[in-house]
Amino acid sequence: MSAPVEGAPLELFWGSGSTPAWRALLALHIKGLPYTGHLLSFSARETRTPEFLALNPRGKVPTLRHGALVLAESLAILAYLDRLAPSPPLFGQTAAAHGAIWRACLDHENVAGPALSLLVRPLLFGAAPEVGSLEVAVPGVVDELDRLAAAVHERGAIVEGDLSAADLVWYCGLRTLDRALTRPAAEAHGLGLWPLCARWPALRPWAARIEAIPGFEQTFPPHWREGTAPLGLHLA
Ligand SMILES: N[C@@H](CCC(=O)N[C@@H](CS)C(=O)NCC(=O)O)C(=O)O
Repeated sequence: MSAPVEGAPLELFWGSGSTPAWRALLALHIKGLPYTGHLLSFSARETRTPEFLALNPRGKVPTLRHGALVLAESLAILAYLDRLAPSPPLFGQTAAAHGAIWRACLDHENVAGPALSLLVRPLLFGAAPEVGSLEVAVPGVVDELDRLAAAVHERGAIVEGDLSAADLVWYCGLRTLDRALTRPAAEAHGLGLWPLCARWPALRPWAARIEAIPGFEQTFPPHWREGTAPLGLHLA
């Protein structure tokens, strides 16, 4: 691994609608770090070009370039940015908060994210879902959202009062679920989860805090703007 070039620009390779990439964009904005964004098109296979594969052989976004340093994996990027610009902290100020934030991030990656994916994948990326295939996923999603809503109701953020990496990670996952639930198939299946804030009102003020990050609208997936409510910044 090479050391970053002092004073080198931060460059983020990202893709519209990629939740891991969205986290990295939000982290850059919450820190107020200037950066150059390179929006890659998935449909044009721009993550598979020789130039991009030379940067990240796995061909995934987000990928951060900082001078000679190239870093993939969204959580690693968040951790890197937190060291680069410690304020506001994304991984807490105390050992207890640091551990709790990592736990909440990994809880999303390993448990909640896969549970939400059982709805998100077929609704956003799949063919018409079979009757019953979505319904079985609902209890797992309800469980995760109950847990999230209870945490943010109590503290205003997932771990402590301040927004952290955990909030960015969960928010992007939640917004992707929100979008999936507005697909006609979700309505046809009568899943009864949407609007999320009707069932889990504590999510609204929490989401609004993230949506108040300066420049939030620049991080919003561009292709989501088409045909949806104007920016739809608050979970309906
Ligand atoms: N664990 C990785 C996941 C990255 C990832 O899977 N990115 C997807 C978009 S969400 C991607 O770049 N896919 C493009 C491709 O596979 O060609 C992270 O957190 O950064």
